[in-house]
Amino acid sequence: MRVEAALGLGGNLGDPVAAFAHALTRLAQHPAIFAVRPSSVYRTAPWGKLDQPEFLNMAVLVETELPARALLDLCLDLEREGGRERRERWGPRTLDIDILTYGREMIDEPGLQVPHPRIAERAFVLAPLAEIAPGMVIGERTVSTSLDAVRNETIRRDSVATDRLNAKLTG
Ligand code: GSY
Repeated sequence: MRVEAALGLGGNLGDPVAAFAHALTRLAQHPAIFAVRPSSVYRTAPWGKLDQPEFLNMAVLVETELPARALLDLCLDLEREGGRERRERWGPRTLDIDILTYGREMIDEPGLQVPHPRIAERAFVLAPLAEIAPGMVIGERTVSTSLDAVRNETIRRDSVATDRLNAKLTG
C-alpha cells in the first residue's frame, strides 16, 4: 500500500544544502519510493538552544510503500551519510531528518512518534511543510492554521540556498 509521508530536514553545520541534496537524491532512487516533492529551503532561527548558528530547514513529501519503521531506518542511514554527529541535545548538527507524518497513522513506539509530537510549536517545521501541504491535517488543525499560530519566529525562504539545491538535484 502506498502512503504519503512528510519528512522534515534541518542542519546548521557544514553544508546543509549538499546534505539535503544527497538525501533527496537517495530518496528518489529508492525502489519503494515513488514520488519526492521538496519544499524550498528556509533559513530559521535556532530553537531550543539559542547560541548556535541559524539552521537551514526544508520539508519533503514522499509517496512510499516502505513501512514507517523502515522509512525511519532509511532516514537514520541518510543522516549518517550526511555526516551526522550527535554532539549535544538541541545542539548544532549537519543533518537531521524527522518523519513528520505517515499518512494519517498515529504511531507511538520507542524511537518513532508520528505525527512528530512537537510539530505544532515549531515554525521551522511548519513553514516549509505549509508550502507543499498547507491543507494537511495534523491533530485537529491544518498545517497552515498551525503555522499562523506560531508566526512570531524568524523564518524566511532562502532563495539562494533553494536555487543551489535545485541545481544539485537537476545537474
Ligand atoms: O529538530 C531539529 C533540529 N533543530 C532545529 C532545526 O532543525 N531548526 C531550527 N531552527 N532549530 C532547531 N533546533 C533543533 S534541536
